[in-house]
Amino acid sequence: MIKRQKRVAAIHDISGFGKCSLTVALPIISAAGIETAVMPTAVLSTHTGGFTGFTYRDLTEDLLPFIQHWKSLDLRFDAIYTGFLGSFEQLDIVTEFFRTFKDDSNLIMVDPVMADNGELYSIFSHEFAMGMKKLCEKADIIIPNITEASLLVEEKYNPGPYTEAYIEELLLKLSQLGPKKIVLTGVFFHDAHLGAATYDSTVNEVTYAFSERIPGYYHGTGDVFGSALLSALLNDFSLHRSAEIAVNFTTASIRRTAEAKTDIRFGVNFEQCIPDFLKELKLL
Ligand code: PXL
Repeated sequence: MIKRQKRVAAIHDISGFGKCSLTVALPIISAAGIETAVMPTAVLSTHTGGFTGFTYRDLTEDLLPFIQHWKSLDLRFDAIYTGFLGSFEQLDIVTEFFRTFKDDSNLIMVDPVMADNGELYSIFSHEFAMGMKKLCEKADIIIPNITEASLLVEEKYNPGPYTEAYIEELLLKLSQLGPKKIVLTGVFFHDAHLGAATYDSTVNEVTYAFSERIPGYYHGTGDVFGSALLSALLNDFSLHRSAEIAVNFTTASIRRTAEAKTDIRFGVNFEQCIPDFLKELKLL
């Protein structure tokens, strides 16, 4: 029997150059065989990580009309995937999106994009972080890095290395915000490895997926990871296996980029890792 094609609504900005947000989510999720509808929250010439002089066209005014039009078409989404949001108002509008399109069987995945390496991104305030926390409360699954997780549970950032006890307590506190499933990125117990921890509160299970650590901070890797994770989940892989697939794809993309000595602001070469990613998804 032919399986019904799944459909995602991806709600992120579109940064023209630099490979993050929609320029990553759209190709990756589509390559995994999933229809990807996009609601762009802003259009920038580049992302904000390390570039100056970028353009920023805020699309807040378009978002409620987007929701209304999609609602009038009676659209249904198997998952709603949100990332970088530019303002408080957009947090409220995304909440309205959830209210409109959440149903009994779909998945709301929130990536609370706002911080890394112990610091909020320059354009965000502490109040924004608290607004993001409220959005996370409405998600089925959230995928913060450790800095974002610390902000969400209102604790001091710990730069690591971590212990299992520390990670597991953080996962538990995050799930107590509301989401049943958590995938925490940037986890490491030793300097040579880096990966993700997963927690499924419905079965009280914690798992880990690690890979070798490649030095350097490469931009957009959180979006590559999130897009790959969602692609695997919607292709019916378990939470643990989906995290493994996402870690492998992200690490392979970083490795290729490091070998090419590309400017770290320019994003990672995920495109040429797509065939191996599809093999892991058993689509090739
Ligand atoms: O990758 C996250 C992201 C998305 N969109 C924009 C960003 C960032 C991170 O800096 O600047 C515009």
